[in-house]
Amino acid sequence: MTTSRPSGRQFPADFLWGSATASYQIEGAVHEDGRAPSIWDTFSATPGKVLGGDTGAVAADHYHRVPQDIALMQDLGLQAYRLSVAWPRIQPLGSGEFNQRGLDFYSDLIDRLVEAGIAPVVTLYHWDLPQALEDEGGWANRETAYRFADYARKLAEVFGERVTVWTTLNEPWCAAYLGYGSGVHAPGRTDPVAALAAVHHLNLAHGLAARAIREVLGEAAQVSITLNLHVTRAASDAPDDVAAKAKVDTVANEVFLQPLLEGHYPAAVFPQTAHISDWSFVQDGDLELIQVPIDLLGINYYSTGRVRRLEGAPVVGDGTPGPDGHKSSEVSPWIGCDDVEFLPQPGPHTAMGWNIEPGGLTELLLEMHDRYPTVPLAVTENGAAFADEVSADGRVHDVARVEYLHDHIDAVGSAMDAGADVRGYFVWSLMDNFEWAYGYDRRFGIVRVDYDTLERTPKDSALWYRELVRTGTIPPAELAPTLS
Ligand code: IFM
Repeated sequence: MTTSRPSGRQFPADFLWGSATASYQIEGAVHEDGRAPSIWDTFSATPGKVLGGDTGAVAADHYHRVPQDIALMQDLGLQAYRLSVAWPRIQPLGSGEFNQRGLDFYSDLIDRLVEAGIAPVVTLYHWDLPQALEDEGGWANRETAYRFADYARKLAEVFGERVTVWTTLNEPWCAAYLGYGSGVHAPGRTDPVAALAAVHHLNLAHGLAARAIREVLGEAAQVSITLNLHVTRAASDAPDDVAAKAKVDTVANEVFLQPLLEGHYPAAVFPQTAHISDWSFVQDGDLELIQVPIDLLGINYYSTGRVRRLEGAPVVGDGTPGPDGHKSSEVSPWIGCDDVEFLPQPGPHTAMGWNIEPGGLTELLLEMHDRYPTVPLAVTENGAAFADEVSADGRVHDVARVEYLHDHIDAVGSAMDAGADVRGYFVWSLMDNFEWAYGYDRRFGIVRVDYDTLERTPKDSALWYRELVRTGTIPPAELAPTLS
């Protein structure tokens, strides 16, 4: 077969191929078996917050379809499944009593995965904070970090060694800056002081939880965190533009990487945000708690950004996708970056308006490897939303998604060729789901979900991915529609 793309790259036999989802995005059953509301239940029920008024009340109904969904994963040959646990199912009020029915749900899910030969990669927090904790201040309140450690300890005690990898947090950048800064995510607050406090308390929560998991399970427990590190480029070599990029790097990446892996905050963040906060929420001893050796750094990658020094007043809220690619807001999530202008990136773009640039993933993996050579990496999310259509033959010929995955997986291979220690790759997402502020309007799945019947149909991308997992070799994108 002739192909315009460089296929045929082989991956090591022990490279882990998986896919990822998150609790609120797929489970539904929000009122069942003792689950209490999360901040996303409250937020999505608030008019105007989520496109089309969509909520996660039913989502993909995964809560009632676990056996079927695991059979689907098996059919696709997945070796690992990255799921997240809904804290309000486990501990409805975020403190105090645990809910046995919630623990049983995930225990059963994990058992079934193990039985199916699929490694459970478990994220403890993918944004569905118990509403009761938000009522006490949420991530802006230091206490939430301690409550998170209690919850993590309980999960370690109950799930034990059945979990292959423990991931404390998913994308704390989004939780802090979109949740408390721009307010486009739950809990929808627009308070820059709270957003910076949330950054620190999420870091602290990671450190406390990682320690709790290791106390329960010992050093054999594989502990990780997943970050959505931003690949941002300066529009020119002009010192002002280079400084603009540095500002973005500081608040987007360095405020997580440096405390987590080096034991200190980036010096630049204090002057950059001095007009907002004095960072007095950082207490003596916190940085020692935050810096825990991790066994894996998860990286979520979708696109790149470009910035320059802003001339004149900031322009926001024009209805186009926000600078970070998330829903536009009147309020910028870019705290401490008032004099930075985010430029539109050239296409092609996905349905999120995010530019497609696989080379950014190679760069990012190599940079992380250069900086932290002893920390193994995994791409814990990568994928694309496109306007899928069901063809007359009943299939979804999602050529653009196949090409996206092909090129990004090839980019992972390039990074590995250049020395990056990458252990696995997880497609976002296994199935179409609740895409946060965009509701069900954006489809990221390699499996289509019909939201009327909840029927699952593997798209061409799923069949192509199955072939990749089966052979350990990147198949030509053109093969996808011929697979069954
Ligand atoms: O759907 C999200 C996921 O929950 C976190 N990472 C990015 C995905 C696409 O926006």
